Amino acid sequence: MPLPLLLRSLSHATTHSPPFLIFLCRFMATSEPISPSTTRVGWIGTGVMGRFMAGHIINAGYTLTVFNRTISKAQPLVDMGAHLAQSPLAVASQSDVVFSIVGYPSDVRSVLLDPNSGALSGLRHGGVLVDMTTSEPSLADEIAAAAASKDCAAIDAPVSGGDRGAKNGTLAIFAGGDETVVKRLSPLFALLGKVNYMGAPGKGQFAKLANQVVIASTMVGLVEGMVYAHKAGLEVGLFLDAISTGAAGSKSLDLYGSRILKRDLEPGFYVNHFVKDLGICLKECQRMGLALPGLALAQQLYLSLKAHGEGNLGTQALILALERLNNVSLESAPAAAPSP
Ligand SMILES: *[C@@H]1O[C@H](CO)[C@@H](O)[C@H](O)[C@H]1NC(C)=O
Ligand SMILES: *[C@@H]1O[C@H](CO)[C@@H](O)[C@H](O)[C@H]1NC(C)=O
Ligand SMILES: CC(=O)N[C@H]1CO[C@H](CO)[C@@H](O)[C@@H]1O
Repeated sequence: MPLPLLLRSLSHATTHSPPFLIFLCRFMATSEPISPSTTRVGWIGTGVMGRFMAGHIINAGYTLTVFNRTISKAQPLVDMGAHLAQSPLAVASQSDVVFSIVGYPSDVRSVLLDPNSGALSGLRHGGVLVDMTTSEPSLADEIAAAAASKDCAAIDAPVSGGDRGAKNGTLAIFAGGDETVVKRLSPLFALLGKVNYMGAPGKGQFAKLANQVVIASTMVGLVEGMVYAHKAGLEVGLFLDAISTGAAGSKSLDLYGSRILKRDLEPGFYVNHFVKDLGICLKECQRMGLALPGLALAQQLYLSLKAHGEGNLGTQALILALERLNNVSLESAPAAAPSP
């Protein structure tokens, strides 16, 4: 905790309840290193990513309290020993560190900041919120300020690496906020992947959005290459294997190439969520006066998937947009090699 904030807390604590000594104990408790015996963890959001991430925390021996709007989604974690809470506020009141990974910025606002049911209302002094949703940098800033005014801390820590990274505990984590808090959280982050400290509140979100800018055009390149290879009469699987170790190799290819070939379009990462992320990026670009035509193109292609009712497929479903554009299907036998 920065000194001015500490002093403000101390003067607050001496004139109001809780009494100074209790406050001091709590403050000291929050400075303790994070470990399964001292730190109670809360988890809000048990979707495609969250359920695996929360699982790693339980497996490491932490006491975990979980909330999801859709109770059934939290059941696998309850089976592993998690406590179920009825609201984000109830999660926070039983936790020292509360993670959230939900859908949209509006969900983040409601699960963290709602005065009647939000996590911040239930968090004790010195508690920490860690929002791992890809969300708006300005909202991350607002949450950090709201947390500081309650003598709590908030870190924005969105992730990249998809459901496999979540399963494997190999996510890239982009953290923004107080650096000492991020350092203190490192035993927890280490269970989920590799944490990268990016700077002040909101900087984690900016890093994640820039990450999405890179992925957007990479995905377009990947599916264009596949459609091209198919149309040219190549065997697409053979083609992907061949390029994977060359300069065209990428994580996107590793994660999605074979899923596309097997027509496995199940979500590791939802089209709907990607359209949301790219929309946030474009809004930020507008504000910054920044032209990123590759990003805009990718966003339009992904939007066309939503128009076809494919928003709940995974991002590899981008192949469908390129197939429709060209009246081809990777499922059909490749055309006879075109004459030169
Ligand atoms: C997940 O872990 C397995 C085994 O350690 C490894 O083979 C695989 O490449 C990892 N996948 C990802 C996406 O990190
Ligand atoms: C589009 O593809 C279908 C199925 O392969 C084919 O029957 C049709 O002739 C194609 N349309 C044009 C204009 O080539
Ligand atoms: C509020 C909340 O945590 N909702 C999540 C519950 O789980 C679904 C999917 O499993 C997510 O999409 C929600 O964001």
